[in-house]
Amino acid sequence: MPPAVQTVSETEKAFFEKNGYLIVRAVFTSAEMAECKQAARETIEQKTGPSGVYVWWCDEIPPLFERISCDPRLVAILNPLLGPEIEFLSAKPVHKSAAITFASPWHQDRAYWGGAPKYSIWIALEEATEENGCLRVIPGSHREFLGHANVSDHNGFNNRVREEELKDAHVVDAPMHIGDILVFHDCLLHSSYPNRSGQDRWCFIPTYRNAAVPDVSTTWKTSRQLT
Ligand SMILES: O=C(O)CCC(=O)C(=O)O
Repeated sequence: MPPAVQTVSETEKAFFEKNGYLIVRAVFTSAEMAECKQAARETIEQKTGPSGVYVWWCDEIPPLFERISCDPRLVAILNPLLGPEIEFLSAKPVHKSAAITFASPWHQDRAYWGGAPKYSIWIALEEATEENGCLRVIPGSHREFLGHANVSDHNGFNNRVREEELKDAHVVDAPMHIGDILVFHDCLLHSSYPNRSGQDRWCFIPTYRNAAVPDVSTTWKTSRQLT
């Protein structure tokens, strides 16, 4: 039996608005996540190199990942946080292999796509720990978009905020259990720990926007209205 649809309380909504992210526990089962991880592994092996990231637009995403991205359990969490009109845009599996022994650089996803706010959900396909490279976030950073340097040194994402700008920042680690999710605003500063576990770490990240908010971003040619 899949877990029941969870709703977001007023307190959780206020937390999201203040901090730019919200963790919701046990949204998916281990069996669902294992199926997704196996399919993600097959995709990454075929389609991408060491970056470990492959993006599907909403009109080409394979059925299993479409089901997860549009799952009523996610929609029930997104609606109170984003608004009544939710559009699904794209999604990506992220493979942080055992060879990725460097931290993901600090960044805001908006650096990639601009425009109106987008919201992504980091879905733990397995346990994410400090040792295997769990996410790290800076609460409240979603209120300001910072300049990003473009660096291509093959140590993670190219768009980065300079470390000096963040030296006084309050960083929160986000260890997650399999099936937990972390919803985050596209200006939330985030990074992830190096993978020191000797084993791979997998997650899946769909992205959405509030369809009622005009968006000048040209990144997406298609979108799918969910509610
Ligand atoms: O999963 C990770 O290690 C980082 C993912 C990330 O930062 C992103 O996709 O923007």
